[in-house]
Amino acid sequence: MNDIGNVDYQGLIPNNVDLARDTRVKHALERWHPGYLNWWSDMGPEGFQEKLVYLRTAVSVDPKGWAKFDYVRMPEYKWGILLAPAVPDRKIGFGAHKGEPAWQEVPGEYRAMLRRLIVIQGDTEPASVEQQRALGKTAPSLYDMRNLFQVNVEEGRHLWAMVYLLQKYFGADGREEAEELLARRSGDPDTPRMLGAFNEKTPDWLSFFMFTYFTDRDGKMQLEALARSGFDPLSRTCRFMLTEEAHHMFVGETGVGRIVERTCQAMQEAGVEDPHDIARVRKLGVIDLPTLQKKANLHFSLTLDLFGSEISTNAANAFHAGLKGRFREERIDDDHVLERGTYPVLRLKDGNIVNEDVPALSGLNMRLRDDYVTDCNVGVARWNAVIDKYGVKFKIKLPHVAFHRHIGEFAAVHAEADGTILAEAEWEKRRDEFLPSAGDRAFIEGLMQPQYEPGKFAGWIAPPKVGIDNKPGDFEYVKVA
Ligand code: BYC
Repeated sequence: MNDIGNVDYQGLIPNNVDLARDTRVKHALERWHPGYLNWWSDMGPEGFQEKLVYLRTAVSVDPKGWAKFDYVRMPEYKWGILLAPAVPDRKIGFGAHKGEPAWQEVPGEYRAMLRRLIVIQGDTEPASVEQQRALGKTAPSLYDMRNLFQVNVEEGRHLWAMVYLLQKYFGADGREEAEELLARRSGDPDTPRMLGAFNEKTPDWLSFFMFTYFTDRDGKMQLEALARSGFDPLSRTCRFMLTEEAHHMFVGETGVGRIVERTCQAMQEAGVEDPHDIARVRKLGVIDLPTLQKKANLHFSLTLDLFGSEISTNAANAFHAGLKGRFREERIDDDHVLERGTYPVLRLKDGNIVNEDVPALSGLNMRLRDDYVTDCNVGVARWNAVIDKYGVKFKIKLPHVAFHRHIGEFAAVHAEADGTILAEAEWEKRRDEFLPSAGDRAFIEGLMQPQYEPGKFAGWIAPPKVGIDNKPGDFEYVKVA
């Protein structure tokens, strides 16, 4: 059994990897399963575990009909292991092994590097669920609550996807890593998650939408790069994960867009023209655009850190080995080996930000980050189109890549949103101009009152244009009663 449509949906773990006949891995996963359910019950969405939620479940890997919608209690969600269809005779597309058949087993010499990539990817998935676990209690509508839970169960499935690879291909140390993925906790000082952005809080729904817009988009870029992997099981796993990931970014983009819309609408109704008149805008019970900009600054800059350093030997090695490619590798017109050639990278030299050509292999993190920034700007333009529609004089803008960084060259300096480098004291004095202040956070948190009536929305966010699965506006996406 393999591939399209042939998902074994009867057993405990739905899959299209013929788990029924792979008894070693099946048993390993069955041993891991109770720990996963314990983790979900301890760290998954707080307070709604017994409620029926209208969720989509992956039931096939056919792009035309891979999901089915139904009411499910989250702990009973079918977290399955699904790989995109194998590409017959697939060849490695880049690096030193370019043109060789893709690996179906782990190449011994790259075992440690590959395991590290899989563990880092795996670690982000449960981390995001932990970060978002309290949000159900302040959901602005049942529609939004359902989208939150959808994102959460799918991040849970993405953890399964990585754990499958660890259990199947990495023996005893894979099993150990799988256990540790359940033991680390987002934000815990003793056992934190591996990457910085996944230890931050997601305290309110604007943060949730910014996170799904910006940070899930890093997920997209990293999965796109790993989908090119010469290790075929990783490639196929990531290709299917990307199908689900698209909805997460949709939730983020439309979530922020709906907040922007509601703010502009409320300003128009009240005759408020100046978007910087924060006190008047806030009195309308909506989020002012300058604060929204600060939240975007925060989440964008935290996410840029996930691309690693400007100059990276790890990234060069992973590409050279054929383990991690570039965004849309096959569409790039070069030799896909990159032993010659350069890539322009922004660097810090003598306290100034300068553009420098570096060897293409060393600059791969920046190439992926540049592709990411281009992708981010598409949604930002859509938000600005909403603002324009209402004639409000304001433009949301992504901050400079040197702004508020903790990883790489710019971690050593403080830059304002336009990239101007500030002395430490000046930065401390002006920080609240660029990032949400305690007052901004308190204002937003004060707005976060739950709205659980079907078809109703909190006053600070506009309704969506269409329902999930084409359901009508008053559909009861979560049976909270
Ligand atoms: N935090 O050579 P460098 C997602 C470390 S999101 C902490 O520049 P490299 C999702 C680095 O480990 C996508 N440490 O780094 C979204 C290295 O340490 P060692 C997640 C960091 O390896 C929303 C040293 O600094 N997937 O799926 O080129 C919801 C030198 O670094 C950080 C992946 O990221 C950091 N931010 O790049 C749910 C894919 N950055 O080895 C899910 C896999 C760097 O010297 N990961 N360091 O001890 C990778 O490709 C890369 O490892 C990284 C870093 C992009 C993370």
